[in-house]
Amino acid sequence: MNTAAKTRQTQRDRERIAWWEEARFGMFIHWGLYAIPAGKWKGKAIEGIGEWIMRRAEIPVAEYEQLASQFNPVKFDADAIAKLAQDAGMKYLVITAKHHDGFAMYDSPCSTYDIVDATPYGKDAMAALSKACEKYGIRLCFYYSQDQDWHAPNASGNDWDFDPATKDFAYYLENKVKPQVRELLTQYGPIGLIWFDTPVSISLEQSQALSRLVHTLQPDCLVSGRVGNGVGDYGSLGDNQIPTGRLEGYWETPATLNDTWGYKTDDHNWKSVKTLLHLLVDLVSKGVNYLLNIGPRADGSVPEQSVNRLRAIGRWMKTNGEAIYGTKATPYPHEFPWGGITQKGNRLYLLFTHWPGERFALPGLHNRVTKATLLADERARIAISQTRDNDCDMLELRLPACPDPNVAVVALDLDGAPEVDQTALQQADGSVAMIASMVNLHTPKSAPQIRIGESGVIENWFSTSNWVDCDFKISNPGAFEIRIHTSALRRAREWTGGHEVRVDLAGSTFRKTIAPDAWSDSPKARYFPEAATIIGNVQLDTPGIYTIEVRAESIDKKSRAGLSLSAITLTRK
Ligand code: JFZ
Repeated sequence: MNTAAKTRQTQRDRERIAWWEEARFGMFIHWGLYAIPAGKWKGKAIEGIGEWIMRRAEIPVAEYEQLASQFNPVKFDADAIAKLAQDAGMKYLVITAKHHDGFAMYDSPCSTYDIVDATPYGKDAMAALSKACEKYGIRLCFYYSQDQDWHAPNASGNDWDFDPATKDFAYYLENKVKPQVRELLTQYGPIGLIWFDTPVSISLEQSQALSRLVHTLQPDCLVSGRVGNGVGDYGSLGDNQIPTGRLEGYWETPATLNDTWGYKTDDHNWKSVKTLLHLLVDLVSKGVNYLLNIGPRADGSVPEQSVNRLRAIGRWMKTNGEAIYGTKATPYPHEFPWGGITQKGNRLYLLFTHWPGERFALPGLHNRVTKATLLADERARIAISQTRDNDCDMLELRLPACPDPNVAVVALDLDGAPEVDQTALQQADGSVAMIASMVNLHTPKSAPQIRIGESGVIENWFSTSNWVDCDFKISNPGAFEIRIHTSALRRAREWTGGHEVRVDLAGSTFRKTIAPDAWSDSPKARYFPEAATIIGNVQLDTPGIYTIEVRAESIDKKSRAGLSLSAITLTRK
């Protein structure tokens, strides 16, 4: 479990991370020699993310390093990039100072394999970026690959030029990593964070030593969770990973605008502005920072598709940014089909990715709502009514026409700090959603522990002696369809089914094989597929609390993820 998410914090930890939690939204930049081949090598398209071309094509160091003599990014404009981050509403910028290919995009005194010594460009791009970020009030941060380095014989990752059996990782750490981390933290002014990555060989002691080095050189500089071994000032989710439900602690998701980090000429799979804003809402409403990537071309220019999308997000942020910056995750334990909720002081923000129309109902809010405001039009009138019956608080709003087809925000002023019912409640559309973090996990002593993983999904469910149950509250009885949702996990991108489950509810027993009766089409599931299995129909005739139980009668042995349950839902028949 990645304890870097810092669910337990010292006062110093809290001070250090305050700016980052306030920021919520940052720019990632993957830029290096790999932008020259841009996904092709010797005329052949190379699969996968652009910055991995050296490894995917097993390009010998002697060949790859020749790219440096071609690298002359005359169109690199640090000022324009920092301004773009500001225009997008991004508060910090993390750029690849050295990626897995080992090439330093800054003037590294300990190495000549860098942008100043090895290229016709001969200038320190990071120095220019440092000045530009200061000018626009953007915190400059560095990505640094501390473990994989395909140019270094003693680092991880290059087993086509170097024999893994002869590697001395400690030597690499002492003679390249630590000197370069020191350079990055002494040559470019205050640095917001060091974004370490892919800890494959590094030991706990080595991760701790790196974190200490950063905090010694710049006490306010954060260390990302990918420094490894549960060390770090915040947790880093998988690439493009969206958790199920809110997360405790401090988390960030790195994400792409298309499907690659480093520029590729042939990757045209750009996400729409609507999708990008929905991802922003989904992440921030769960307490997760959104680190959104651009991949400049070899000449230093930024693809227009990236620029246009970031500027559109920035226009939305100008109107709605108060619902993002400095907010905390939703006070509700579950997710909503219409969008997400953030909170700040005595305010709740309802961020509608799907506008409900004239009438909107929200169950479980114990506070009195003193005012409701449409951020896109503060003059718009929103009528409020609040009732309580069947032991369930219900807020109803009469909404005006939708002001923004991408995401529209309603701010609710409350009579105090938000207080909401933590039970799985029936929503206005009659549905009940019990996400994994809401269910009770049962693991007999003899069985391997099932747990809620970093992405909010049940992990390690390989034994039939594990089971789960969850209470939920029905205020409108009727007939319901039960579904079990299962999701791919970070290590096993592919979704697997085939498990036999037994579900008990209200005296009825259902048995079903986990199969993808319906795939989730939400942006959340684009990289981590999630499927719903229809279990059966049940009649619940009286309002009140019910308990649903889910058992595994067999687990498919071929599955690497096990029964990776992400949610149990009831929808109106
Ligand atoms: C890493 C890099 O390999 C990649 O090139 C890019 O820089 C990305 C942001 O980070 O890729 C990862 C690392 C970790 C996971 C997934 C992709 N993970 O833990 O799921």
